[in-house]
Amino acid sequence: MDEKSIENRITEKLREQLGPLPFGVCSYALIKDRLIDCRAKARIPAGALRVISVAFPYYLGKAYYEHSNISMYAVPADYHRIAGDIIRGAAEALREAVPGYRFEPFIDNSPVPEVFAASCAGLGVIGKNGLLIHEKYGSFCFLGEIITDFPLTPGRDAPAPCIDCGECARQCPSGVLRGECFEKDKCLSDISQKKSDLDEDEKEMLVDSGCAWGCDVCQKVCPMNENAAVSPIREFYETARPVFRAGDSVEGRAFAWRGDKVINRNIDLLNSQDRKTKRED
Ligand code: B12
Repeated sequence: MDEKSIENRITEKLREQLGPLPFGVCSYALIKDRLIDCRAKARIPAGALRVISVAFPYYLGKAYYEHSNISMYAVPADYHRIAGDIIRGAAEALREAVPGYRFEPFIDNSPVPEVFAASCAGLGVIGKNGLLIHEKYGSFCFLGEIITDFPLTPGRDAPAPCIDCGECARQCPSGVLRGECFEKDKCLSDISQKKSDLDEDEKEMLVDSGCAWGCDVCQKVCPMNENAAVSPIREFYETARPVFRAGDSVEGRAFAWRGDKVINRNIDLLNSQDRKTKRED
């Protein structure tokens, strides 16, 4: 098979495996100096040439979040498993369809700076909030990728900026998006995952947010998310559990990797504030 036929075969297989999920291709050379140090780095194929970046939309529709006490991304069962199964399945199908080339899947625990790669692959623009915003699904997308040593035709090669309205920065609960540079440990999403004790400001921020895990403020206020389309991934709906109660099992949830102590501490904080408010009424 010549290279053109192989490329067609790969595209066909990806369509078949990914269905309506958006994907794009970027050159590995663009990301290789930005790789994140992690164990999965060892899986990057020798001679890597391209990154096939895939978006997994997770917005389920307004009704799912009305009484939720966790971040929108944590409402379905763990995306590392659901989106992971899809991307691993696609990589496996490519290996069978095009023997002789490498296709290595990654998601989240990935050496690839996924937002940057997805934007280089033409999947969307990088928001001031640091997230990839897809034209149809907004920023409510998980990202994953397949690294290959086959020279697929890359998409756009430079990331495009968002509309820069500044709303995410203005409304950011911790103010981290208003800073000169992004100090990860000041992001409320990061604070909600902290194992060590929270200080009084952090507790107050968490309670005010009403969210026991993660933070969605910079996404909810983004005008580019206003008409985000709902996810085509059925399993996200089938496994959706918008409320986490103290003592619920964390198994299979997006926050399971952190164990149950941190989420239960956060739930206790939210509940104690609820009780306090009721007493004051
Ligand atoms: C560590 C991490 C975090 C940390 C730090 C985030 C950060 N912005 O650095 C914390 C815990 C805070 C976090 C929070 C969230 N995360 Co996170 N996170 C990651 C992870 C694992 C690594 C990111 C990283 O360290 N990149 C390395 C740096 C050096 O890469 P970089 O390209 O040079 O820099 C990027 C970012 O660091 C950021 N950035 C760099 N400089 C600056 C400056 C400013 C002002 C800002 C705002 C951002 C920013 O934007 C760059 C765009 O590529 C990625 C998965 C991955 N492998 O990429 C997911 C990932 C970025 N996270 C994701 C998600 C969903 C979230 C949350 C929305 C979850 C939530 N609801 O709480 C929040 C959003 C908070 C935010 N506004 O960033 C998704 C983003 C999907 C998308 N559409 O963009 C990813 C891709 C996971 C996935 N597989 O889907 N995350």
